[in-house]
Amino acid sequence: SESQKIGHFLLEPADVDRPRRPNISHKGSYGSLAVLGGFRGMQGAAFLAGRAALRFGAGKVRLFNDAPETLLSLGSLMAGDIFAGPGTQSYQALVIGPGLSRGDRVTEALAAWALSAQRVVWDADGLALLPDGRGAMGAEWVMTPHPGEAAELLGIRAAQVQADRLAAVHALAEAYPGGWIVLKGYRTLIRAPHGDIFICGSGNAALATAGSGDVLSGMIGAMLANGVPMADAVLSATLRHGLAADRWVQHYRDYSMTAEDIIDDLRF
Ligand code: NPW
Ligand code: AMP
Ligand code: MG
Repeated sequence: SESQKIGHFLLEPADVDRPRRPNISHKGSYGSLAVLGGFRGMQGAAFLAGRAALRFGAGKVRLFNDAPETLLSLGSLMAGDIFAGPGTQSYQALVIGPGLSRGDRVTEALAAWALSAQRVVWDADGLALLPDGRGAMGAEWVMTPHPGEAAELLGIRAAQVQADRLAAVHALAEAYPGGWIVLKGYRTLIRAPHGDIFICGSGNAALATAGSGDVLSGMIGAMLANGVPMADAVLSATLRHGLAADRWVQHYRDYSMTAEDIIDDLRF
């Protein structure tokens, strides 16, 4: 039967390292990432995604929000106005959602982003703005809901998602076919577009802290900007994100980790 052809795989914290960069390369070689989010009061969410993306190897990152002048002290990150569209620069990948807020104004702004030609990570508030038309979610895309967001997309309660996480990822794939589904939480479940299921073997409750999901979406976005295949980007970024927490609890108490500490762990 069809289900017998679908594989179930455990992702184990083995080798998540990346090849060394060739000497003859520059920041343009590693891709530009646009992060759409960080609206007033939630600038931190986009900042975390952007910093994580740079630490995970994106060449350039620009944050697009409702008021770029509020994005202070960005350092290596660039800022832009989401309502002015992408401008002349092209982006190899988009992260849509961390601190984005919801509403018609934001949905309209997305229209200028030519989503059907992009590699897109849909996360956080972006999940509330998903296009209903098929094919408009991106040339290639991944969504990264936590159980609360998955429940909202499915019109059920988070407890029901948690009671049968495998059923939930398949239901999400049915509602939004053609992309990668990452259902976050302890032992994150990942569904490939054709139905293979991966269970993330890394990660612990140290990740239960504000902004940790924003870091994950930036990490996946970085690998997409680098041009690596979807499977590698989704699977190794998720595994590496959990590994940061597993490394943390070898030295420190679980409750003391912050999202910034995940980003710091990527410096190794
Ligand atoms: P409850 O009631 O807590 O048990 P929201 P958000 C549920 C930005 N951020 N298992 C949860 O349930 C994000 O990027 C900004 C079960 C509640 O109902 C977003 O744009 C930061 N249930 C925005 O804030 C740092 C779970 O889902 C609901 C669950 C809102 O994102 C923080 C909460 O979800 C944040 O990232 C689980 N594992 N996880 C900043 N620095 O600016 C969640 N739920 O309402 O989507 O809230 O995830 O905080
Ligand atoms: P978000 O709710 O969007 O900030 O995402 C939370 C991140 O932390 C996701 O990557 C979750 O998989 C991870 N996470 C949260 N709680 C746990 C937990 N108890 N065990 C493992 N991972 C967790
Ligand atoms: Mg989140």
